[in-house]
Amino acid sequence: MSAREIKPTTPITVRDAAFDLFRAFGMTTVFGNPGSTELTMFRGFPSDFRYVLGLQESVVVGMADGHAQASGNAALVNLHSAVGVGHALGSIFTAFKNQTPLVITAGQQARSILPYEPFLYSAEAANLPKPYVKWSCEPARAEDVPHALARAYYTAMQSPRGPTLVSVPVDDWDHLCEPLAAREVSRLTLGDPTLLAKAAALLAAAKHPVIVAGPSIARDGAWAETVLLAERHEAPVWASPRSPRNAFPEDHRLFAGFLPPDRAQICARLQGSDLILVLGAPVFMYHMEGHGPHAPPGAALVHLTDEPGAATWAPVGLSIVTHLRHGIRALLEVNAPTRTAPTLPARPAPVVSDRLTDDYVMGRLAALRDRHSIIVEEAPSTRGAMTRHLPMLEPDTFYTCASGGLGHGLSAAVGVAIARPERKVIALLGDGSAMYAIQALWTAAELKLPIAFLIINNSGYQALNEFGRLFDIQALQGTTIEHLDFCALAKGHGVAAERVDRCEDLDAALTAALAATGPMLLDIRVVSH
Ligand SMILES: Cc1ncc(C[n+]2csc(CCOP(=O)(O)OP(=O)(O)O)c2C)c(N)n1
Repeated sequence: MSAREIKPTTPITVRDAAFDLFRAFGMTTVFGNPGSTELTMFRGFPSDFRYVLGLQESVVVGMADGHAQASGNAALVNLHSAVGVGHALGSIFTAFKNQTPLVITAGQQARSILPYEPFLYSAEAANLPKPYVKWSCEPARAEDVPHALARAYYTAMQSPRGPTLVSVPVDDWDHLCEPLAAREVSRLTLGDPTLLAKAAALLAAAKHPVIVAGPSIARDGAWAETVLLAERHEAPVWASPRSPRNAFPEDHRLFAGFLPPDRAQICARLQGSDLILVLGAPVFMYHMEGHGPHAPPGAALVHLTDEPGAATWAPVGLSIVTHLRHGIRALLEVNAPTRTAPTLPARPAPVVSDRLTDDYVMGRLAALRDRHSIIVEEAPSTRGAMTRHLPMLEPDTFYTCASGGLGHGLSAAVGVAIARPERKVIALLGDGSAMYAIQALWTAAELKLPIAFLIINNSGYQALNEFGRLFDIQALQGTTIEHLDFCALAKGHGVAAERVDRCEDLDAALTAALAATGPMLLDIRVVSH
């Protein structure tokens, strides 16, 4: 066909082209908090889309993060110009560390007045969220916006996944452009077969292999393969330090426990092994300064990761960049020698207490909750009690933030509940943590989401008190939070609430919150150990 014979396509608006793409990508839920520079995006909002309103941008991105992680697809987010992106930056940082795919659109002033630095102008809109987006841009022309949005989606979904941002001037949405068809773009990296064969041979030759299971096992759907591999090799399995996802059944006979984010303690736990196989986690995630070896002397280390960066900065071992399920399947190609079952640390005894400690609360929650219910956790000093007494038993039933930035848990629980309406979601929150994202209660109430918000209330920033002792500081400033009334806060946002002060009232309150068809908050007044 000659150029003359090619029929021009009928132009459509940038908005219609964009929404056609969003629909093709399965992104029909928009998480947002609108402003004047975004209103035109939603003119004639299509009836097959829904808009989930969050009352502050940090909460909007947190909800989108939970939704994207639980649904397995990128979430669409709309933020208001520089200030909305600014409010959201902490949550964008967390989404980046969580490897959560997000396509963020941010409003910008009209192109014709940009030279005059107008009200709400975002001076360097594409730079503002860097380096915590995988890609960002403000397209040169209005008609380039659909292409930028498509690129943002493909990039967000490529492994390792993460957030992307497109800044769109307010007048672009009504502009005419060519329609743009969605494309298939590959997302995964499959590991080098030669290196995977080498890793499999090292594993088969090891006498005492041990597995460190990390979050990318969950992200890449490799739970069953990891169980098979551990059983095949009689390898104890440790959860990787500060893992934001659950990657292995925590009641399995080979589950050894949780590695702390501390160099010396990691070496101590892994001592005696001659091969450490790290699956889908960095080598290693540290929180405190440490010295000495990164792995016990004499042990080889093999590392399967979906993060090219993490492969390059790992201080020791053979690192292979690969989709985890593919990589583990390659390791399963090789048979194992006969090995005897390892001796593992004893499990903590069930808690019997007449004091409302976090250990006691975790034990009762484990006894009363459905094993398929989903825990979204942000209760820093309770994490230890949780690992001791609240095992995660099913895949994709645990989420916490990978970044260490508070403000994720409450809003992520809302996003998870929207994505998984058939499941009970339990948000396990410190009193301090809850206050970083309290507005998300309103969205949970409006959408009648079945979330049990459990505030583990110790009237302060207990984790910091514990850290203070590590730094040898006895009297800390700014770690006490008293006079907060969570029941009043919950009710003010439309959420039913109850306060629990005594052990004997806990079971009934938990049973009610777990059975509720809508959101319910329990303000559980725990005593410190
Ligand atoms: C955005 C942000 N600000 C501050 C901190 C520092 N920080 C770490 S743990 C913590 C205390 C959290 O308190 P709470 O949720 O009540 O849990 P607790 O430590 O009492 O278990 C704080 C403030 C952080 N991690 N993130």
